[in-house]
Amino acid sequence: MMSGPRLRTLVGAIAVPALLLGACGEDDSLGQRIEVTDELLMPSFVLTEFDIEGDLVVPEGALIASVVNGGFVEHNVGLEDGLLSDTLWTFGETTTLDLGTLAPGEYVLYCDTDGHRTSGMEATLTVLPVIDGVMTIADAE
Ligand SMILES: [Cu+2]
Repeated sequence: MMSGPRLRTLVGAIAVPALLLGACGEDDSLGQRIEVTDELLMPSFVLTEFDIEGDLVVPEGALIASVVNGGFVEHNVGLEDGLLSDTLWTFGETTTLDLGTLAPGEYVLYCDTDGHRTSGMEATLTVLPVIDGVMTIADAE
């Protein structure tokens, strides 16, 4: 059985080198650590002419997206080989899209309205692993 002071010493020994590495930027695998909350499992997507924007980096798990039409023609959004949202006909209209339970990886989001995908309404949804309730977003570059 580990005593209290011994445990604190161990935690300190692990945390300090990680901070030093982060400060020096020597380890690219260290990034922004984000505690995964229910809110993160409900990403928001904004559909415009002709783009899909919003929370495109999400944690693994059961994801339900809220979707808003930020444009002036009809749009929808779905995962390639997955469910498609209802079509949003007017600016400001909203819906939700059940993305299911996604494993870590990259997925393609697109708008299925005629011609919109080829006009730019395609985006990569990056699903990151969650370890002990935390996902880590790698620093750019
Ligand atoms: Cu569209």
